[in-house]
Amino acid sequence: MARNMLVDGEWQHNVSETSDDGDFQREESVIRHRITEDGVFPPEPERYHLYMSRACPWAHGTLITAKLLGLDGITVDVVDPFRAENGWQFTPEKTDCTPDTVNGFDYLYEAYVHADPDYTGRVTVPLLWDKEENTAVNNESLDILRMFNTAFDTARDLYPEQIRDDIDARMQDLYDTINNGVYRAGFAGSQDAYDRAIDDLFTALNRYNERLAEQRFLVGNQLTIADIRLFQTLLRFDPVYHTHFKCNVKQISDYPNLHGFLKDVYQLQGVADTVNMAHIKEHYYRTHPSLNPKRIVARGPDMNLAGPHERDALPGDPLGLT
Ligand SMILES: N[C@@H](CCC(=O)N[C@@H](CS)C(=O)NCC(=O)O)C(=O)O
Repeated sequence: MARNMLVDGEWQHNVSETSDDGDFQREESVIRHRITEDGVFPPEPERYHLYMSRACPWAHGTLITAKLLGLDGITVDVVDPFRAENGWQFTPEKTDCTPDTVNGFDYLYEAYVHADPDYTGRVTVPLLWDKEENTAVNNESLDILRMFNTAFDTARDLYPEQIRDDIDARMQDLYDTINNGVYRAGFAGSQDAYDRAIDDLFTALNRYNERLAEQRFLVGNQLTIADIRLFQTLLRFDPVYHTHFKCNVKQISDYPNLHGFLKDVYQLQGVADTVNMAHIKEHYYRTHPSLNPKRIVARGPDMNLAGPHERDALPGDPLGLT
């Protein structure tokens, strides 16, 4: 199969992510280096850089986590939410977008090819970059989330060792059913594949709505990275996934506990500043012509994210353990 590659100055995206049964199959991230005390990438926060999109849920989760952990040394560049033929692009003239402040590249694929001239994988965000060696460290959001918590001295702990197995199990379930579930529905290549995705997605949303009736957060007695993963998808659900990905059995605003949870996490110190709903909508509605050929951006709904969440009385520490 032809891989992704640079042909005559154009980044060609040749990898199909649909199986013969029409199931959406996300390609595995391939840049998987670790930040470790005795390795090539030592734990100095000001050495690292996050290439991200405010639209992308996976990237958004890593940014929220960096903010909550107080990793202010990590610098951030934001790509254009509209992904065109050559993939993610730097368009500093657009609101809330930046240039590539590290390398001055116009496209994110240039960073991938700089790190590895033979790179043929997907050019995705988030991409964690080492400014000292000027190379790519990792492009898998789950690795980045975990490393932010474990590699650096942080203001709080969103991935405590004693409940790590539970957090990992929860994040795997969230990924299969909800985080990636919405994509499985949206990019399904057959009715059967869509139906399977929708069954899994709404069964899980019902289950998590019940779980969050008794506890403020998903695991243990505190905010963890599992909550950030749930938040990143719930935030995009009513404005985008419900319509654009045909996830329209219910909205998050129909689920009192999920909706309360969404508002609760949104209102945590520093989180609202990471949210750009215009970027989110522009990205999805305009980037996938196979789903929305006229690229018209749907307007609603008002999410009332700053409204009362009424979850303070439930057990669960929003600060995480220190
Ligand atoms: N497994 C990756 C997935 C990242 C991902 O798929 N990002 C999307 C944006 S939401 C992307 O950059 N897609 C570009 C492409 O597929 O060409 C992670 O969690 O970091």
